[in-house]
Amino acid sequence: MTRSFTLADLGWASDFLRQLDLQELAATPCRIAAVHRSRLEALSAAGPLSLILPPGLSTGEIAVGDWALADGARLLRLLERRSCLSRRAAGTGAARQLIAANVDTLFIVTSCNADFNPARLERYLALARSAGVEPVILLTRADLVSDRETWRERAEAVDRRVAVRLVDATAPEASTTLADWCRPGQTVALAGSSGVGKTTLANALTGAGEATAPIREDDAKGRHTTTGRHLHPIAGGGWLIDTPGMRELRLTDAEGGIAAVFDDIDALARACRFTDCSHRTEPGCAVQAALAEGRLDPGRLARWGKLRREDRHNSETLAEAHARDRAFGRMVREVLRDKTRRRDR
Ligand SMILES: Nc1nc2c(ncn2[C@@H]2O[C@H](COP(=O)(O)OP(=O)(O)O)[C@@H](O)[C@H]2O)c(=O)[nH]1
Ligand SMILES: [Mg+2]
Repeated sequence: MTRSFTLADLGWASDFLRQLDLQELAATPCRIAAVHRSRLEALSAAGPLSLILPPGLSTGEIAVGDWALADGARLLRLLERRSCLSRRAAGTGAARQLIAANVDTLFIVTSCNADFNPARLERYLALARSAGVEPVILLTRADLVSDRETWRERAEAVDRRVAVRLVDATAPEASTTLADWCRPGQTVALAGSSGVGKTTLANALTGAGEATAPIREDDAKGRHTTTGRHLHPIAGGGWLIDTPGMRELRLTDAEGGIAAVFDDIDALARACRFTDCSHRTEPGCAVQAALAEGRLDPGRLARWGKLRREDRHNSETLAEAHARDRAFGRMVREVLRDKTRRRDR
């Protein structure tokens, strides 16, 4: 069964149209639905497309949710993203791994139980803010507690600007609770600890089973590779991108996101006498003053400091790794130059 979608259903917007030059108006705009090793699946207004990559572009540079221009089966170019969820690749590698592009809403999922943790919520909020995605906090297992309003208040206290919803993820009405963010053309993703109900919610949105079905592809060696990430249509409109690997996220280059979540502390920090104030012992420190006057919660200050240190640590290591890459590149060039010289002698 192939459903057809209009460009607007797929999430096409003026932001993307504006990026096209005159010749490109003849190309086919399409949304990347799955990224395989050497091939892409995309959706266009004319139906699904299987795309091949142009030379110079690797699949690692393309994310599910990306908008691209195609000419037949040939991908011409990617369009600039409105938002991009990424993480530092596992292991010691410095590369950023793309998770999903053009996501409008990140549902940050936790439960009305011991999983609830303000520090973890703030970390996900910073991640969403730095990716350019609107966060929404979902509290599952609301069916198992009697003091729902207390849980709602605890979640709202983490960030008053963020919408909070309580749900029973296992109930048929769960998708109704999320409907505001799942209109035609809108794209959502789920993040949160294991066991909080992400798969249950994904199934509620897309129709049971679909969101967990792995996509199999024969690669050139005849082996099967399973690529998890996919753009799934939501029953009432909109799209869900499944985002495995969003649990062990480390913050990198999220300084802006952290500042947005902790904008109260950020404003204080900017009022300090010294621009490089460490907010510990310096005279004229607005952060310490707020703390002393009881205007700032010491726990919140500690969590801000911890996230900033983590972000800096990860970002610095990334910069060091880049320097290492450059040094390696120089070494390779020198060896090649030596070889050429010897050959030419
Ligand atoms: N009663 C109740 N059970 C839930 C709720 N959300 C998730 N569960 C159950 O928790 C378990 C883990 O859910 P799952 O969706 O696999 O979590 P995930 O690891 O985040 O994908 C499953 O047995 C769900 O049925 C909820 O809101 N209420
Ligand atoms: Mg799951």
